[in-house]
Amino acid sequence: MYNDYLDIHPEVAEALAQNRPVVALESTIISHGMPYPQNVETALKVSNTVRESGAIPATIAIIHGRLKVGLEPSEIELLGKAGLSVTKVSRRDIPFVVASGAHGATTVAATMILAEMAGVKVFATGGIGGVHRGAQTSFDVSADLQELAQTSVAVVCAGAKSILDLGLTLEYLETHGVPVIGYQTESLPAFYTQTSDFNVDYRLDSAKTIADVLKAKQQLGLKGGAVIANPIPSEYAMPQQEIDAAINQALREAEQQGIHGKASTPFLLARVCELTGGDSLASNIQLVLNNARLASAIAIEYCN
Ligand code: PSU
Ligand code: MN
Repeated sequence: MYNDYLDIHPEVAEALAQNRPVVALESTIISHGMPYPQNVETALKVSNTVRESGAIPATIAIIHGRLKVGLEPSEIELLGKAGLSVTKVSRRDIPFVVASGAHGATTVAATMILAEMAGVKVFATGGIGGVHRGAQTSFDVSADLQELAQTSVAVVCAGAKSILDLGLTLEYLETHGVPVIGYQTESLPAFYTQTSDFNVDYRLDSAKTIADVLKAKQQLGLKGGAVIANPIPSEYAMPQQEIDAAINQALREAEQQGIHGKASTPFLLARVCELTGGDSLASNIQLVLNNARLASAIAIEYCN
């Protein structure tokens, strides 16, 4: 039924039909996660990195109301230029953007939904949404976490930004049966830094062992995703104090300005980026490329 709404890029469809590796990529990171033109440059570079690593990239978005799995460079440019004026699409938003024939940039949650519809098992991004600090009173828990609980796509990320409450995010994932795997690390990476005060559930040291776990999970009928946390390469990590100061200031400003709901994460991302100058953006770009390489290696092992 959803096939009536879904356009799988011919290159992606061919790879899937031949059991060749495909890596899904999200589009909110393009429109709402980075400034133009670095967002477009990065998205194109990430696609090329997936190719160089031996897999086929499938950037996911909604274009003119069509669910797209695999974008043309011109469509990536369109989303990147439009930036915040494109609708940020999570699970609840999909039918509205489809019915109105508009464009939409998919979050981790919505990207997982479309990836699963197309049959793509592995997805690379920067950071996932999570339980926000102060969620005890704001109830701000990203729909990404609920999606990980029910949709069977593995998400390779650099952990979660400490704009979030990392401890509560792990508790939520545990409750919903979502495994958090550390790639060559015991510590949960905190996006800009390699480690945090929290540990992952399982450390695995190769793409093959990760693919073996994903296959076992799938074959046992254990629905839902997995988080594969891949630390930022040390040469690109940020000094802890600098990044903490920027995050704390951004959180204060968000509270003062009454920012909430779906505007919260884009506001915090943009402020942290401004407050740290180019430093955090450079780190952000490098960690996404690093995740694209690991996701490709996992997708390749998964197909073997
Ligand atoms: N974290 C990042 N960069 C991002 C996002 C999160 O470091 O670009 C984006 C992703 O698309 C993620 C979304 O799915 O923000 C989460 O938004 P929210 O907290 O409103 O669920
Ligand atoms: Mn939220």
